[in-house]
Amino acid sequence: MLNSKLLITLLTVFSTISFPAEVFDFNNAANGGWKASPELTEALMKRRSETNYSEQRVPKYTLPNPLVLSDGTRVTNAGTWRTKRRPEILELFRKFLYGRAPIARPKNMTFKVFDLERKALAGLATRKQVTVNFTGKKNGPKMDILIYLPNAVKTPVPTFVILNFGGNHTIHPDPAIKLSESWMRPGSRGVVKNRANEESRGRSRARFPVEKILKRGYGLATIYYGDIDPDFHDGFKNGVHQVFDKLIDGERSADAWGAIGAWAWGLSRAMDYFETDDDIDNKRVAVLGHSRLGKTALWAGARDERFAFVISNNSGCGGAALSRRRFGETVERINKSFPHWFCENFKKYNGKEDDLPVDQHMLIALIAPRPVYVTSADKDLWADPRGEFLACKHASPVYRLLGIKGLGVRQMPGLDQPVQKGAIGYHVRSGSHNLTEYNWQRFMDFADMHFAAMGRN
Ligand code: GTR
Repeated sequence: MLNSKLLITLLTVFSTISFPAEVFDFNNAANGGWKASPELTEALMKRRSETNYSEQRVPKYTLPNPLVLSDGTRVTNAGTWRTKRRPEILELFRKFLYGRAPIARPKNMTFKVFDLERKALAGLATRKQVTVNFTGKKNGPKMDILIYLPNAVKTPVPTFVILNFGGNHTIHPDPAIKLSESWMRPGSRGVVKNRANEESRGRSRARFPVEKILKRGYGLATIYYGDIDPDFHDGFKNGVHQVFDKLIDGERSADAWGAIGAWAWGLSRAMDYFETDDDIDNKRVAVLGHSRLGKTALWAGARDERFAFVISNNSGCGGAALSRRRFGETVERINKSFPHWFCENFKKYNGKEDDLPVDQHMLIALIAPRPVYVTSADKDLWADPRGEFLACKHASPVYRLLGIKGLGVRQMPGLDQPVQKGAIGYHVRSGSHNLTEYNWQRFMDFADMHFAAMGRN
């Protein structure tokens, strides 16, 4: 019989993964993979001395094992993952990071297609604009979905859905796009207005190569994130919070949803609409986001399995990057700069990353066995490219358990060398924090591969 001391030791060994070799061997030139530019590292360390940009200063850390239940039992088959461990991890992310959405699909929600043009963009596309009224009440919160579908595709169209930062009218100069609502944000230099006007049409077009997406046979759906919840800290008085939050003795609970939770919930409501639209292949909807909206896309894809493919573009801290590395943006920094993004509980882990019961590789694991693609950018050290890669790598055992290849490589690839071997795709692109056409083309390559293998219905 095992004595209890030995049992505890065994449980500790199995319930965590320790990676002494995890700390990258900086001097091993034979490694071949991407390394941050030493000049950039030095310049950033000077500019932001409180932030760590050096691989040598990454502390030794131990990751929680996605394949061990909280009671210490190892997860050795797909059934246990599905019925026990996956729900457990999902709950941990709800409770400690993104918060709990107070409502699933609202009963009185309505969809209204207010624009349908079958010959949009010189006949290339069908354009639809749909208002989702979350409560069905006249003055309740609403979001507009702008959709372009390629006319060349005669069957329901596999579609990318992405939240945008500036308003639907900023993604393309098409004059028929309804101007998104403006909102006021108290900024450091007075009040900053997110302006919706004629001049801002097409302003973010470089991030949305609409025609190229359509020509590759994909649809594009986009929603202004401010429609769901304006991105500033107002004590959760506006957006969907004002309507759906449940207060206990006038207080929000420590695991009440933050803005990321609300944006992700909004994406699920867009999915509710797609399910009603015969022109969209709702079994092949990819959810995608950049930066804070990349964090959002991961959480949306983790909690809602109707998304067939999940893409995180430069999402960093609280997204694809491992928090325990404390490289670039940290838990404390993000909670201080953006107190409204996560739930209150997350703040308890400021500077205490090792106490978190999860790390971000487990968020990626929640997407298994569906395809997921994570990108980093060479100059975006704030988002910790290596931490994003490692999260993909350490999510891979869950894919393997489900009989699917995860990432398929052990070492970080070189610059602009996409890894597309299994269900987890990854690349580090040259350039800075941005969503570029290069990114879109790789996402579509990956979608071509994986969507082809998925049967329609
Ligand atoms: C930064 C923030 C990041 C990232 C980014 C963005 O200021 O520190 O976590 O999300 O904003 O969303 O643009």
